[in-house]
Amino acid sequence: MSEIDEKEFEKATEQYGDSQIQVLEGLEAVRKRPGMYIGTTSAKGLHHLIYEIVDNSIDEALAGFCDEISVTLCADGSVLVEDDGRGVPAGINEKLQLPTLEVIFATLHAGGKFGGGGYAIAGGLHGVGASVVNALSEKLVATNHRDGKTYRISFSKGKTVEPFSCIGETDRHGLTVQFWPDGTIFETTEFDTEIVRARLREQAFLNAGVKLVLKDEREPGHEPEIYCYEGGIKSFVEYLNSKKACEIIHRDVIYVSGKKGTSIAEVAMQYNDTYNETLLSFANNMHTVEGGTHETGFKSALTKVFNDYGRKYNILKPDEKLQGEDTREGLTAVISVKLEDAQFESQTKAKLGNSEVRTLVEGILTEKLTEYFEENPATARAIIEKSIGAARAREAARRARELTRRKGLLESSMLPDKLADCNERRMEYTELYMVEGDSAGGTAKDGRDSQFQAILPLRGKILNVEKARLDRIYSSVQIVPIILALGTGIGEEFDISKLRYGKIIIMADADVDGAHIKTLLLTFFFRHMRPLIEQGHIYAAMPPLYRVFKGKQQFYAFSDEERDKYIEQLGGTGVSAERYKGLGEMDKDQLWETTMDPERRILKRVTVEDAFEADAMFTLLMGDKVEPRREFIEKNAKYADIDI
Ligand code: 28F
Repeated sequence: MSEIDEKEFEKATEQYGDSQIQVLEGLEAVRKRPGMYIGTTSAKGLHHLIYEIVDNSIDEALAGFCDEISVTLCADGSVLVEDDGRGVPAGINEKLQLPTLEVIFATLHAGGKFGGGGYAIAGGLHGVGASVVNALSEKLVATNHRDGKTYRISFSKGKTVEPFSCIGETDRHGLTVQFWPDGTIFETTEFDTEIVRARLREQAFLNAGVKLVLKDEREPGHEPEIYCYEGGIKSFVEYLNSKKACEIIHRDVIYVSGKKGTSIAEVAMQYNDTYNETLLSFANNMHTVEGGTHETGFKSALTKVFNDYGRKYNILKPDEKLQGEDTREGLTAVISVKLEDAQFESQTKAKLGNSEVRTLVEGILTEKLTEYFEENPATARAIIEKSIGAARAREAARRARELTRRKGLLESSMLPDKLADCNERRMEYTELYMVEGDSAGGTAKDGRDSQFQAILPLRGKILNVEKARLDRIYSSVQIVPIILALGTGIGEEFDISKLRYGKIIIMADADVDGAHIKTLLLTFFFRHMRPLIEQGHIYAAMPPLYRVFKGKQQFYAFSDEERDKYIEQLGGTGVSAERYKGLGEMDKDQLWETTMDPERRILKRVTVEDAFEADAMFTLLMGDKVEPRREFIEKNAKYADIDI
């Protein structure tokens, strides 16, 4: 314990009993290691605070007592979340001898939500969310309306500063929470309307009938936005397909649901005429980016039902068999399961592990989709024919691949002409820079350390894999060199043990075209080499935006704020700042110093979530005001986590 902590601890010992000491220690732990509780203190972590509070209101809605939840981004930087639920019981908690409201916000009550007695279903932080938000807020005020009275309690950095008391009478019911995030904890305290909007919309889709309202008081003239979908995940699928440049194969979204014990599962799906799959899965309203048992159950049921039905009605030839991926070509589907003790796996805890969920989803989908097909034979035929098309294209791609292999084009020993390889052979030590444009590629080649850095220049537009099947990918002059340079192959043939470089670094201009190229590359990796992302091999280089100099002194700035800081540092007169419009404006030494030297560069590791978002077809995050596509891409291509 540090000296200061010790003093505080003694003070606490004098003032409070044992249980309250635990209270203070608990929230102090959150402030010391915020990352353990919310993952990160970046903008992402900041937005998590809102989700945690809103999740509690949603639980109250799922319990059947709350219809409307509103989130206001206030002009003073705070967030106000209101619900019209029952409000929190106004009594004293026996064990802790504290008002219930104080227990909720000031203790890290472990285990099931509020000791298990509260709700059956809780996602995320299992009910400790409110206290985590409180610990990480400079100030938090909870106003509780219940049984005709209004109660209030206020905190600062988790400590009670205004005790719980009744402050008046009311005919309202529900809980209101306003919090001011702690600027000493978060890298930024500015909320992004777009991110909040996407979350509220998503939660509105996942919780049919719940009304979520977004108000942004920071924006003059902003009208409240209302998100409420009686159709739930069915509307979600409609929405996703409506945002794509595509035609749908059948008019109605297929929807099935079922339950076993306290677990419930729902699936909504609709096919479109693209070649890709958009499968979103959720467990307790949490997006399971890495899938899990619910997805596995879904996929096996789909494959089985399609083959059985196709065979029964002779849509499939006797020797034809659909593989899982065939049945998902052009599929947009949302799977949502809610269960009492969700087990999450993997490093990011974004993969559902409960084995009983696989059986549940597989069971209901097999039964109900078969039933649906029997009742809607035209739809069944259209979808299965689409899958047969996919199977034939897969065969054609295999033949094309074999042909190219026979011609020697995809031999693993073959490297693309454009590749400037490095000397080092041990994968863990090597890096491949994929550089936008031949000229920047040339500069990078001159500036690199050829011992461990290889350069692959990319020229021309990368194929949009959203619009292409494997056979076209194998004949793409931009993509094939990438596949060859990496050595792993793609799709079914993908073999990570053949990877030739430990770090694959996308280096593109910090402008719209660069962002576009990044997005297309991420989409490609996401679709065809996903383990590279999952295992952390893909990075984005971060070239500087400015060079600030005065005489012989110079600094590179990676943001406007940093530029201003250097200008100030160099003092008044004679300071110049030049903006880099592209990589091409740097000479080889500058490129090495700023973007390639492991000692000085900034790399951002791409996460599955980043790639998912790049791939999300510019939908999930997009507002109803359909902004120009380019602008959106530019903004979101920057969305990457974890600095190295
Ligand atoms: C803006 C954030 O957190 N809303 C909440 C409730 C309602 C109940 C509750 C919450 C009861 C015994 C703890 C009411 N009546 N909005 C919110 N609404 N918590 S949080 O109960 C908490 C437990 O110990 C509630 C009957 N049961 C539950």
